[in-house]
Amino acid sequence: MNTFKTYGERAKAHSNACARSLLELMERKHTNLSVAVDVTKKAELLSIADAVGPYVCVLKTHIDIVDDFDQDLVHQLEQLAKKHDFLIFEDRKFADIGNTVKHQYGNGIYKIASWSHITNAHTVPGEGIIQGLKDVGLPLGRGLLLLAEMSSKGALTKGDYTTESVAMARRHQDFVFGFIAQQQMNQTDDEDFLVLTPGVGLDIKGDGMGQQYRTPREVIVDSGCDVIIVGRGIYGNPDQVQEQSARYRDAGWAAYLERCQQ
Ligand code: 6AU
Repeated sequence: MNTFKTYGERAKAHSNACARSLLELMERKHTNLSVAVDVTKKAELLSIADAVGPYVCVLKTHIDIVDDFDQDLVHQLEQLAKKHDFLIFEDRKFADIGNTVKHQYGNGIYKIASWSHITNAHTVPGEGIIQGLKDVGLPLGRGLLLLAEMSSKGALTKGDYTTESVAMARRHQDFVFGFIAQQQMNQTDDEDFLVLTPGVGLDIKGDGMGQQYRTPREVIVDSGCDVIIVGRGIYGNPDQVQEQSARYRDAGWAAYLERCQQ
């Protein structure tokens, strides 16, 4: 479903504010690339964010791996998001009961809800996790992705777990606008969940720790996903961050154009 619609057409019809912002951004910037910047130093994170900024629709962070985290890091990330026109996605993978995730999202050192446009959650605790995050995020205009399928070998996110995760999303479409998954999840023409897909690489198939990679074409054309998430394929070689960003951005966009023509 929605296979033949452009990002721009989908933006116009979408009821979720966060999905609309993302689809509009992808259309105007001609990119469906998200870069996962999984580095542990503030200066490196900011330098990569600045270098990949022109190529991405979403910059994905794991803020809790940064050794020298401070509030200035968040401030600078927000400045870069404005400078380069991208959304920030803190990949927090919340996984607790509603009351706990509410605090993890809004409070503590990181105060994720105050700066991250998008975050994600496992559905293993049941629907209360969505309600807890929604109480904090919806008034701020934030959006949530549910982890319906993981990219790693042996992941338990399959079958009924995935089906139930999609059903939960359907009941919270004001806040949940899509999934981290490996394939498209929509079942009718009216449904338009976005799928952001990690496990994307052009040169290797795995990392020796369970990660599994597919190409942008396999992800976008064959599986109908919307955004490719690339980490080490881009920041893995510090001298080639911009070249690799352009390479993945072009591969992702070419795959999208091919899908639109099908
Ligand atoms: O390209 P990589 O393998 O260097 O990085 C992939 C990134 C990492 C993971 O934490 C994340 O994507 N990820 C996720 C997300 C985005 O939620 C889910 C998943 O199933 N697999 C996965 O790798 O930052």
